[in-house]
Amino acid sequence: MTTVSAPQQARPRRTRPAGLPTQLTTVDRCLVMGVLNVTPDSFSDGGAYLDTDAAVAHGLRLRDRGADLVDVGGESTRPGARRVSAEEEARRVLPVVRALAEQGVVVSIDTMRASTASAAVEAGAQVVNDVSGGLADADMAAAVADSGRPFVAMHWRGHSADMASRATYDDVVRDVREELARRLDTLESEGIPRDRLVVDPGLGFAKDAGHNWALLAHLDGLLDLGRPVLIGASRKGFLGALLADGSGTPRPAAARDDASAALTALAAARGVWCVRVHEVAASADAVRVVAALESAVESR
Ligand code: PMM
Repeated sequence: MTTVSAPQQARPRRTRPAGLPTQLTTVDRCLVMGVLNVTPDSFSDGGAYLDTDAAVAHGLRLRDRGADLVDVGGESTRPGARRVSAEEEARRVLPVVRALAEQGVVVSIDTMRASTASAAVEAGAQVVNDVSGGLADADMAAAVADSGRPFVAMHWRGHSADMASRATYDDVVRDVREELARRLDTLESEGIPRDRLVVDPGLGFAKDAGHNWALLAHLDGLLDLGRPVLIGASRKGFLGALLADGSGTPRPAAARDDASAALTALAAARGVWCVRVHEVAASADAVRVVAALESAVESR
């Protein structure tokens, strides 16, 4: 007798923000955002792409390996990091944004500063990604509102220098959801249309490993906000701790890419809009595997 089992993967609800360039509006799967840190001190690739030519070459490599967009940042947000000046941040990122945009790469700008966001959009950036969700700079919402670009609002409780002390929650899933919901309301009231907003739980930002796993285990709580979700888990410390060796030494950042790709597949299958990763090739494959499974379920 043949038994018919329930499908493994029903197609999740997947929304995308308004304001994207057309080449990304036709893609019906989770997007892959490649990380390009033009910094001396980011936790996994700090110093590798501080030179403009090296950064541009890496951005093109990320695109060629399957990144749908490349996220250019000029200020490290690693735990304990000190801020850089606005001038230094702009000096690092703007030539890279301009060169990549000129070569047809979809660029997002990873910044907490309105001035950098506006200058980057002027230079060709198509998405603004702010790890502070607009909290670090009172002018950010107005700058993004004028730009017409999508805005990624990450959950954030304060600058990296002391964020570990803010990792206290009654219920991390409920608290992050509520804080992001309030952020969405405020950003909308400050002029960014809600349909251009993306939410991100901010893994590792004022969160310990348990908090990160809880948020990943309960993505529904974020998807219920009705906005596209972006996840940045790649190479983060909680994966290093998970994969520690027998003596408890964390797995080094660059050796966490397989685990990062595993999370890409799981997040994509839950309906996440975009994953932010350092090594894009495996994630680019993973999102296609998930999309193929989803359409096989639908066509039955
Ligand atoms: N993480 C980092 C930097 N930018 N942006 C978003 N939206 N989400 C993240 O989780 C995020 C981010 C830190 O990682 P990196 O130092 O490797 O760039």
